Amino acid sequence: MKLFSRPASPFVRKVRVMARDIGLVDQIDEIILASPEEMYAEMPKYNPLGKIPALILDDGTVLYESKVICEYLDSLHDGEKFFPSELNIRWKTLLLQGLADGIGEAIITAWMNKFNRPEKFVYEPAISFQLEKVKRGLLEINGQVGDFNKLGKIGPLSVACTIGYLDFRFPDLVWRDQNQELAKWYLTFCELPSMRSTEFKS
Ligand SMILES: N[C@@H](CCC(=O)N[C@@H](CS)C(=O)NCC(=O)O)C(=O)O
Repeated sequence: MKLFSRPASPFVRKVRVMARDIGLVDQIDEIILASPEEMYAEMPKYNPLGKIPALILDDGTVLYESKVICEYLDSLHDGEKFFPSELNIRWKTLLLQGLADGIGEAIITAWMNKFNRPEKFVYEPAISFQLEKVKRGLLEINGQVGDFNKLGKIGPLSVACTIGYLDFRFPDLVWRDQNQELAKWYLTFCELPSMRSTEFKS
């Protein structure tokens, strides 16, 4: 299998962490796109949305959207599932994944609006609008930390990847004071070898 990636992407990181945790990392060749320009040129050939991650299976099938790729990988191993089949738990962990990924997308949009355009086009209210989503989302997740160990692993993993990305893109955003349970959990989760080996620092 081939995985199109860039090192800072929280969505790619979900896939990379999971591949390590389920022992499949040796079956995946990572194609690391060197720049945003390369990503914009290359990815529409595989994903109409032009986004990473995309996973190319050995028979040429293309999978994109991190949630789809992760669920596919989950079907390839016999260990504890990241996507449990028991419905009560499944909806909760899928919802948590959706919220965490949504926060990740809001961070990307805020960052693009703030740092990736000429200054005269920077419109602060649009950035605040996105960062409010991030803050509300983190508060909601902070209230769920006590249940994380009863969930399938994909939800908490998505949360950790999103927080790693938030700290990378907006290091000055103070979120830990208001979300102490989440901050404590995140610190411990980051000690996992798969998290450590996929950490990105510019
Ligand atoms: N919902 C998608 C989000 C993927 C995404 O936003 N990837 C970003 C990089 S972190 C990207 O490829 N951006 C390029 C673009 O939007 O053109 C997923 O879960 O895979």
